Amino acid sequence: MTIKERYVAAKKLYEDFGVDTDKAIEVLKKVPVSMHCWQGDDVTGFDSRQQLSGGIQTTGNYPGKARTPQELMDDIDKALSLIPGRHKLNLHASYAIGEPGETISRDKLQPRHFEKWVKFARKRNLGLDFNPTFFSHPMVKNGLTLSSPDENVRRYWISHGKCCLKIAEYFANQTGEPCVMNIWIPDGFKDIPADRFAPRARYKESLDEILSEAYDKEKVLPALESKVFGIGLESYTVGNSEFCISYAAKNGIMPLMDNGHYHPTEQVSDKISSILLFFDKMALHITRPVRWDSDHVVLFDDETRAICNEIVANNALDRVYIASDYFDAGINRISAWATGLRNIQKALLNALLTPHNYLKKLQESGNMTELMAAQEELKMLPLGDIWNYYCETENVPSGMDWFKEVQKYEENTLSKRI
Ligand code: RNT
Ligand code: ZN
Repeated sequence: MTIKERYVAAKKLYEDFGVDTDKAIEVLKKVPVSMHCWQGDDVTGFDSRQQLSGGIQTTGNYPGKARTPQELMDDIDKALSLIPGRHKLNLHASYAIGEPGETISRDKLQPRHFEKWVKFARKRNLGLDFNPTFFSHPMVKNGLTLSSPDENVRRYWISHGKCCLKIAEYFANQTGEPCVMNIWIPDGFKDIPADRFAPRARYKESLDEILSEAYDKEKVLPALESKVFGIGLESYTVGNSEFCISYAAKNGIMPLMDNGHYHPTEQVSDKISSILLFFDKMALHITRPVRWDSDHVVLFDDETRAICNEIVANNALDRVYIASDYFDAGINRISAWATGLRNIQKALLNALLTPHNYLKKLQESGNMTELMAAQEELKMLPLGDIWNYYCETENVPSGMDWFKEVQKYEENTLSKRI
């Protein structure tokens, strides 16, 4: 049977549950997912090329890592050719591109440092998102940035944040799409602090100052990402969940939830509906924590499916900004990108193919017996046949064909990078 024939047969099985597969595909095609640029070079960037700091870690040494802007762009192109759907590209400030020999200072970053990225994005019709980079830099002192007691350090990073707002606005103007600018700082302590209050008070002040910079609120959407702990920062995190949600609520910005940033039995999928009741918009980093914030490649697993299910069931595709955030240096990096982003798309497709109204009615009428029976039957529907057809309509290889492309690219391009 051809992919089309299998699709036609599968479509009927979904129809029995009242689900229109054509409609699901049409919706999915328009949902932007912001692909993180940092999978391609293990979060190294181009400006300072310092060792990764801030309590995050890449492990592994798979050959073929991108070493230059051109290599990273080539790799992103390859990955995007294997991922169906609508994309945005998520950049970090550390991926600034200077003139040959130029030393880029993060407190003086300018839109021109991202001109090449804008050109790249425009040519491919990609929206752009942005992140100031508060780590892997000599101005991180004693593990602190915006919460530092050292005014020079704090000033430096406030200035960085302000520059980044300008760059985010430039991205929005150039691409015609709003730019999510996500703030995450690694600040924290390895051991028990004497004062948990002062660093948080300084972080709050620093954020106020950054956000006092004039920017177009329609075009730039600031988000604040919380965290529970980092490697070497196990005892205290300045920007914990309570801090970030409260700050975002009071200051009209978005909270960003990364599903690696909570205690292992907490689930972001359960938090989404609560946040949606109090915020117009929220943002997500989809990752896969294995025992800690390990940032493994996103799989088509229960939590990824549950997260996407919540977004769709709550009718919030236009209120939740979805981005990927993981970095595996132990496998082919193009494959890591394609696998993770394809899995986010699959989870979205799965959610769009779920008869939410039927299931919700069962819950509301107290019929938990039929609810469980239906939820389990739905798991057996031929999602793969719809997925393959979706890939075909998007001109992206389906089945294991995409992986053959990865192998060819490794042979012809990545393996030559020595
Ligand atoms: C770190 C946060 C943060 C980073 C990126 C590189 O724990 O998840 O989002 O992964 O900014
Ligand atoms: Zn994150």
